[in-house]
Amino acid sequence: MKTMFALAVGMFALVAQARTQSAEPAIIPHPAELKLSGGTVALTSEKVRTEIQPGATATLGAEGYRLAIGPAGALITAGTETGAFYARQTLAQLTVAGQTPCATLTDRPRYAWRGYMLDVSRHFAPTAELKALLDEMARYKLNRFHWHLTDDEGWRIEIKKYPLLTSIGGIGDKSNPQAPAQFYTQAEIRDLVAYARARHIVVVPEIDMPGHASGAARAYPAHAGGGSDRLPNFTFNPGKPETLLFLQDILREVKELFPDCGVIHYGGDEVHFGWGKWDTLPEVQALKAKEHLADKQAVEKWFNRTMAAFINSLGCDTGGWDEILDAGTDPAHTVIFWWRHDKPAQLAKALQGGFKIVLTPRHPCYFDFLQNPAHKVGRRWNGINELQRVYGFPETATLPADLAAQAAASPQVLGLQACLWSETCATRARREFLTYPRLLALAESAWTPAAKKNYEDFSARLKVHLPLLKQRGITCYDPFGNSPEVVDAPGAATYIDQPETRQKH
Ligand code: TNX
Repeated sequence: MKTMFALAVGMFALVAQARTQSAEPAIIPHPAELKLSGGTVALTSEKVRTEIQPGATATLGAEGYRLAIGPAGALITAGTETGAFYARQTLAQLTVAGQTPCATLTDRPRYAWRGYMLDVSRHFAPTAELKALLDEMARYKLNRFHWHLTDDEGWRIEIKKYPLLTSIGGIGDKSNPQAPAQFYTQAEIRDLVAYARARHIVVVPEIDMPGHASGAARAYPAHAGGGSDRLPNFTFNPGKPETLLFLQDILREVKELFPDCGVIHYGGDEVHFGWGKWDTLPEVQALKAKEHLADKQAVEKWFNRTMAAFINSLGCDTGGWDEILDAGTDPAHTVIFWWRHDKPAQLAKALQGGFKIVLTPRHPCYFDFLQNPAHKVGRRWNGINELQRVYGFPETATLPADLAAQAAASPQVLGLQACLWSETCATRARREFLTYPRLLALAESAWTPAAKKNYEDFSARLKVHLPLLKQRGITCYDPFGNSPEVVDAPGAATYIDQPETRQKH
């Protein structure tokens, strides 16, 4: 009896070993170097040793690690705590049913900036849901959470000096302009920033200006600079000294809330959507005369230059959408978020100008775009953003060849970012449906060396991850099955934005 039991256990172990050895471990993002050495080990916390050797950053960079797993245990070597953290994420993914394959890994990211942006203005997302997102980001080695906190539909960040920003500006969302005020208190923000920090994620706040300002303008109409028929108070008044001071007060509080953010993003996008009234504002005329500004374009640039310098004076780089390129900000301290995929010249200009750059072109990085042609809700613009298209980025981006090569080789390109604009996302399930699994594809593109990327292989690993995401409570689109489209409850905003119905800019 005893022998038979031992035999059975032995056979089971053999089968288990064969399974783990034959199957390539399903790690996402794929490590730079992974060599299986045969056999498995049942790791306990005592069997995992970590050595932080600051000198190791010379070869492993600020986020890399080495991992040696043998029958006796695992040794993590890293130059930083961040590297060790990523080694533990890899170990967790390697371990299946308590067994970890013996292996040696040397791993470090392709890009320093591996980001995800969420718009919480069009529709609000409670902090508990953001924490679930941060957990997944950390698991897949993403390290920047870009928090789009203000926009026309609602102002979501508490500013102590200007309480109406949230009590009035926080009212409404894309589905319901009368929805009771939704916003994050400063305590909630500090808590979220700490939660992210513990997961080696930097939270980058965005306060959008001088456009997309209707939320703030509802609360403090004295600072409004007019807009269009559709968005009557789309802008701040760039000519009013009090308005600049108001915005600077806000940015000072932002800096206190996000002390380690490195970058404060101030938007700068789509200003011309609503700047028509600037020609008639006396304060703007006075500014033009004083600063010798010929037209609205020059006023916009002056505003962008002035506010960027203020953000720099707070000790942060200034982040801005690619519209801010010509403003004359300090390239060494400006991060350009290249989003207009149909304007590659903007990317070329950012490279030539010496700016730092985050690549987040609509195609394929905007996750509010459809991921399946049969889906009904979301954006399309001469195409959609299927999983494979996200995975292929940036190698397969439709850029002039010389520009693609230049961007690939340039240290100015900090990395990649996905953006989820929330016009069509009122619920956690809908946000997640648009985010996963595309976020895993982006994570691999941002981490894994280009030469090691392979879509077939990624797909096979993804098949292992889909049920795990589901087990963790994440709603995930299944690109291999026929999972139905997840849309919000009736009443929530839904639209397909065809290219021909949208103003090109
Ligand atoms: C453009 S991207 C915007 C957003 C919209 C998004 C929808 C950018 C800087 N501005 O305000 O939500 O398109 O895809």
